[in-house]
Amino acid sequence: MTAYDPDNIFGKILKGDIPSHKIYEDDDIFAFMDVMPQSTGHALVIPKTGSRNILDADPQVLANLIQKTQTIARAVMTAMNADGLRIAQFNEAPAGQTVFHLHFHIIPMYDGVPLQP
Ligand code: DGP
Repeated sequence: MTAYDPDNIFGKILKGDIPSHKIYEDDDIFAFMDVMPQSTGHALVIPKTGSRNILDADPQVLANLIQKTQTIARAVMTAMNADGLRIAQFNEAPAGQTVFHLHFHIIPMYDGVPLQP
């Protein structure tokens, strides 16, 4: 598998080279709004440690990431008054991945459908 490239878009967001709308940050995790939202309130959660996706992720980083994603997802659902949400994650370009820094999508749903921003 191709090696992680720290010069990807999310790596630049972590370095502060590209602005983002931050919704959560701690020592290990960063969460921000997706610039191309599939639904109102679409957020992304990423580890500060670099890996392309789940396939090359450190298991402990992954465990912390999914735990924090659960907490952030609950907060997004409440804040957005959503009825449900999708959590999505893609591995490599053939599966739809476009940014090669591990991330989870949190996509709020409203009455069973996305709400177009
Ligand atoms: P994926 O297909 O799973 O790799 O999703 C990448 C997501 O990243 C996609 O929904 C759009 C979002 N995205 C791409 N560039 C930027 C950016 O510069 N800022 C933010 N906030 N999101 C971005």
